[in-house]
Amino acid sequence: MSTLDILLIPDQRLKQVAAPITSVDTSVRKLLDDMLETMYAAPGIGLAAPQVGSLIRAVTIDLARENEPKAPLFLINPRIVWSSEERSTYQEGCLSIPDYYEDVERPARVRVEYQDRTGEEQELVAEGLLATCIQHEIDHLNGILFIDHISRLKRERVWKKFVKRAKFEAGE
Ligand code: GNR
Ligand code: NI
Repeated sequence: MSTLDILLIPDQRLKQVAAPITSVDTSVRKLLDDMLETMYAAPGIGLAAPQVGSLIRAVTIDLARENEPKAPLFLINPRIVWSSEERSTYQEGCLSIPDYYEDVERPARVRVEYQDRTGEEQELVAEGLLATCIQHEIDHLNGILFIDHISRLKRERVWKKFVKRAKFEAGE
């Protein structure tokens, strides 16, 4: 296993729509393992393949706390087939937008169909932070970031800050 570099905004790969995975083969499982290691090292509770530069529909999630046994969840081609009318608000962050946090309102519960790391069709119903995390990760697969759900003023402010930082780091 190896850790991968996490892309930061304004990297345009984070704005692309990721392609469906047609076959859950060894290369996909290797990517999932590397994503999991990268997510644990960051640390984060979720990671989508586009965040490590792979524009395919793969996600890793683990909400277990540090003192709990690891509980990795691998979602291939996840799709939300139902979401509740009820909403809930969490303060979200993103490994691609370090040190920025903002409240986001989303459906409180979702039903998700996906393939697991063996390619088997599965479904789950999520609520609480898991429901929010799954929606945050599926957004990544569609080129959508959590800042796309906040006010334009706040979004443009954080985007510009990262554009400036990227230019500085490029030596401009
Ligand atoms: O580590 C993460 N924490 C988090 C907190 C609230 C809502 C969503 C998340 S996901 C984020 C990791 C990440 O950027 N996943 O794409
Ligand atoms: Ni994110």
